[in-house]
Amino acid sequence: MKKGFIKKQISNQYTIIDHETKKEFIASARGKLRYVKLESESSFNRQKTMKTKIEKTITQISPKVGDNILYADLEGHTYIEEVLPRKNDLERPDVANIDQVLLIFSAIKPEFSFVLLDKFLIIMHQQNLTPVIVITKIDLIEKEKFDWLKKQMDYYIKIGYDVYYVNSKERIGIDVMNDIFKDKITVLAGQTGVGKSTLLNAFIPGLELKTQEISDALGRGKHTTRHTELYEYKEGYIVDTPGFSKIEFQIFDERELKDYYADFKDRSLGCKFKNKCVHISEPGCAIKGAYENHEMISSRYENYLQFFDEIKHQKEKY
Ligand SMILES: Nc1nc2c(ncn2[C@@H]2O[C@H](COP(=O)(O)OP(=O)(O)OP(=O)(O)O)[C@@H](O)[C@H]2O)c(=O)[nH]1
Ligand SMILES: [Mg+2]
Repeated sequence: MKKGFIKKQISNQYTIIDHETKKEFIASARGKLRYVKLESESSFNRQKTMKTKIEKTITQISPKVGDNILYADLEGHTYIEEVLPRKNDLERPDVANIDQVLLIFSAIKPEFSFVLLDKFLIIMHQQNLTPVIVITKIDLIEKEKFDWLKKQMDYYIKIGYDVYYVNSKERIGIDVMNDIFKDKITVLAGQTGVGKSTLLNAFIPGLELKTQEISDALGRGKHTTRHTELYEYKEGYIVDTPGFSKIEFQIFDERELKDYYADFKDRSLGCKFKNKCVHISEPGCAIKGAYENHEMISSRYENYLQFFDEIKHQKEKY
């Protein structure tokens, strides 16, 4: 069998690239692939934390974009015979083996959301994915508002994230990003209408992906991009994805939430109860102290409290 890589999927029709020749083929998945016996430690099971051990040994698996696969030719057709183990596996967007995620937010239209940013960062940490923050439509925001936003974002830069500001329509802020794509699978993620496809069009002139009409650019949940596809760029791939209107945590214990905050880790050494502290109402909490002393932007801690409650209530529903 030959080795390949899945570049595009439309239902059971896959575009694969041969590992050696780099030639493209159309392939379909074999029926038997739909159920594969797995070791309970397999990377396929990473998100199935709520399932029992028995369920874990037989898991339904379909090949998806980003998969490395083994394929064979039979009577003029190409069939995917086996999916090789995944490094990671996202459901939304439905892509495997991702190296980094560009979290796309518009400065305005739709309005920038710190709740969404913090939520995304938590999910990235939980999935062991490297996030890069990109803020689009900087040409549409008033100067004062932009200055305030940049000041807030300086906190995220300070705690270790890369932040880029772009005007994709006029290709401003685009070229400085070129170096981050080499040899990587990069996913563009963000709400519908934030400008993911427009950004990709700015990176790859001539691609001419469909984007929303100006009059529809208010983020009312109308999806322009409808399927997931990889585009070759800088010896790597960029994945455009349909936007979403809602994202959910895969966290089942609210006490775990703090582990996904890069800026809480070192600070919590100063908590009276060290790593037992969940930074809610414990006395001598260094995180709460930092919030009260404005050492962190207030939305950061306030969103944490909100998420903590959200997960707790979600748990009570089970
Ligand atoms: N002025 C300005 N407009 C932008 C910029 N980026 C995107 N837009 C506009 O915002 C609208 C939405 O852009 P899209 O690229 O379609 O957004 P998307 O994130 O791909 O949306 P979905 O595919 O639905 O998820 C379009 O009308 C774009 O022209 C920007 O930097 N500046
Ligand atoms: Mg799009």
